[in-house]
Amino acid sequence: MRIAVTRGVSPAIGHCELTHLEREPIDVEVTRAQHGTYERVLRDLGCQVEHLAEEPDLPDSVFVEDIAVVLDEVAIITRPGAESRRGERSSIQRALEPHRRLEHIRAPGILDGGDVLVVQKDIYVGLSPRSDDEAVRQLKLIVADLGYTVTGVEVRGCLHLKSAVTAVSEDTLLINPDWIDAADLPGHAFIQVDPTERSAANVVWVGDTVLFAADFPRTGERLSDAGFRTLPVDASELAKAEGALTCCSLIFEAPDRNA
Ligand code: CIR
Repeated sequence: MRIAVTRGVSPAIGHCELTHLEREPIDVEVTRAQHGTYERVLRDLGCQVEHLAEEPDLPDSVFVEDIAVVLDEVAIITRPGAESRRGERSSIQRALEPHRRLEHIRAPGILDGGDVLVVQKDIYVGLSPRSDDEAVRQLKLIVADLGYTVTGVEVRGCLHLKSAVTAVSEDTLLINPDWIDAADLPGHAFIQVDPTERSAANVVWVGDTVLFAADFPRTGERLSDAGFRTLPVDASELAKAEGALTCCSLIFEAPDRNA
């Protein structure tokens, strides 16, 4: 069974962190409606959605992806690069405890889950203002005996690694080549976003379906032309908080209790 951990939209989302965007008013109810649709789509695709209560004092807390990296064997609670987001950890830790052994990124390391792309046994970590070499060092130690390779990757012009690249299948990545060098992710096939849709590389691959942001129809078309089953999801209000589709969930397989 596949689990998706999500969290309700904070009424304080208008006070979110912003790095590359100008602040503009965010309509909380519209954001909630879009987030609700996102959760419904995940349910329709077979995920069991574990919806955590909203956090009125934590503006960015809907973006649960940044707070953990969930591998089959272990979940790593991050130490988010933005100090305002560190209070999001305790509830995510409680949510993941029943499902995984937990490890932690510790000070002085910083890591946002949005900077961590796992492709089978390759873990790529964006070296961004939110994630650093010290976190890469700690991550390597945590997964040392699990067969993963961990590689730091330079990103430019965007918030997180997964703003620039995400997986659409076991061996194919959707990429914006302006924000990351494909050569840093060797051994994979690539589909490029439409050049007019810079932020389109952040998609959620669930089972046989790829969810893409409805604002980026040309990239959606590129994916369907390449043979992928695609589904548009409206995330335009969430995007004003510099969030995208992967940010709003932690998706993983439930542990096999009989193993
Ligand atoms: C932040 O700057 O932390 C939030 N406003 C947006 C986080 C988006 N998360 C993600 O891309 N994984």
